[in-house]
Amino acid sequence: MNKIVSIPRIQQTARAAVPTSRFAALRRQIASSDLAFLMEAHNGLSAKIVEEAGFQAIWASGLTISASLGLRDSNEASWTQVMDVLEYMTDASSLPILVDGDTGHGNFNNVRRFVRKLCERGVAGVCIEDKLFPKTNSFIGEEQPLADVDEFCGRIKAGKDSQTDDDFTLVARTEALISGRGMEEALRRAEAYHDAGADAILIHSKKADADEIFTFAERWGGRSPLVIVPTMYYSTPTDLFRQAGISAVIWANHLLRSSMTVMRETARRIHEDQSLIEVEGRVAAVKDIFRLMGNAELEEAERRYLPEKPAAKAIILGASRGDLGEITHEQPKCMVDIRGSSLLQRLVSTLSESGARDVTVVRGYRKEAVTLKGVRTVDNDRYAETGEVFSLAAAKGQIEGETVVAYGDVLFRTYILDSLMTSKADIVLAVDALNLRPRGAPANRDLVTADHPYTGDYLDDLPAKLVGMTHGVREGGRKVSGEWMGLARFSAQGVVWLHEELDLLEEEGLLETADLPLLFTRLTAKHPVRVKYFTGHWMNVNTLTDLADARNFT
Ligand code: SPV
Ligand code: MG
Repeated sequence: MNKIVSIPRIQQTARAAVPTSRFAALRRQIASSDLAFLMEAHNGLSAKIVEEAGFQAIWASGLTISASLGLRDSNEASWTQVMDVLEYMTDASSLPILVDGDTGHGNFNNVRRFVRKLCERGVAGVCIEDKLFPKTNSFIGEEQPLADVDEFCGRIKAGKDSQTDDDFTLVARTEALISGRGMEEALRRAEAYHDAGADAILIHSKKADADEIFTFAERWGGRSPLVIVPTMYYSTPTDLFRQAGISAVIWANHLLRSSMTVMRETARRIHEDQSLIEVEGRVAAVKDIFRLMGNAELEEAERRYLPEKPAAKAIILGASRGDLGEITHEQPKCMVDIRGSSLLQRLVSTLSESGARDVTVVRGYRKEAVTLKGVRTVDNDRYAETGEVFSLAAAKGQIEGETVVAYGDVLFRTYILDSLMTSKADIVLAVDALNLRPRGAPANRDLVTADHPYTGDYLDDLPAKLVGMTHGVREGGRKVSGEWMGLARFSAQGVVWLHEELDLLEEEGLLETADLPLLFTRLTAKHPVRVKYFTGHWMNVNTLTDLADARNFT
């Protein structure tokens, strides 16, 4: 049977090639001879998921919006609360929404205001049902009372007279079959609603087969589009709906129901296991949330609207050979492979994530092996007989404005550098308060003494200041507050002080032999050097065991 649409306005819109609005898009779908599908959504997230799946329209279900708010489908949510949810949904998705308007939330007067507000908020259509306020879900009980036909027609007329967009769609839903009034009553009501100006009729059934839907459709004879909700007759092949000339199918509640199943399973698993191990990997990744919410667009907008912050510079000290046996024969330590990327590459990408994008690597041992796209290199050809400060001084020309200094053999989580980058201090060092590296060779540690130790106390936000730093074993009597992670940030002012200190060391003939602990100890005698405490989440690759750990670190 072909669908015959008898409302002129619908025919007109159906011919429009490109819908200009969501209102027109919904009208076109309901009027078109192709079977349309409206997928249930109940909030912004599910609206996005419906759109992502490829649907062209959303059913904002009364049952599932209520349930997602923890309420019954009995008008427990006020119409303005439903409106708030709809606003999130229209913001979250570009699809047209047909909202389940229940009974219209009162009499004709309530319908008028409801429809005006829906048009204002860009909700493309409403479906109202011929029941009484407060409504009860159609699948509860038998023989629910129905509205008087004339009174309900008044609601339909009032709704149509109040729409402020010509393409707004009002679907009139009859519950005559569900409440046991029979086919004749259903047809009588549908006819009256059609005459009152409804753009489409929703004929609802709770039978397990679609026989009464097909009988109704046949007798209706295409007088206006028909919409159905096959929740109970779900096993009916969709093609039969097509053949019966149905205009639109509403898949009414399946996103809420499927999320309940998965949420229950996840909650039960985590509760039983007291661990996330079985769950991680089976649930959407956190990154997936960012993607679906459009975080990329925000980053793009930030580039457009926020004042441009010059990229901080970074100096990576990668001159030393390191002693990892065979592995460091042909390349320095910073080039060893950690699961497909070099140590240097991982370090550069962590630096870049935190905004230190102008990177210079100081090369020395096997310098030809140190190459990385987008990274500048300077050389300390005397790496064998000089120390770290000499390497740093080799990059002097690149130390300008805000600068991060890092050893070339450290790995750390991004939040550690983020925290240094947002520090107000002019010189700030990342220090591991717990000194947790059990296998780290003590001789390779930079031991920090600060004016107060890490307490771990949530309320302790007193900034710690560097007192001194030594390289190697703990000196008797001196308190050690932690281990420097090989990561420091200098503000533009801090960089000025750094240059002054490098010049002084040179004048004093100490440039060749000085290490970074000496440099920081001298700096803190003249300027404030802040210690920022962390507990773990970094590592320094000194031994083959460290290398194995590093391969697990990322
Ligand atoms: C809804 O989704 O809220 C509906 C459809 O009204 S039904 O639950 O089938 O009544
Ligand atoms: Mg409903």
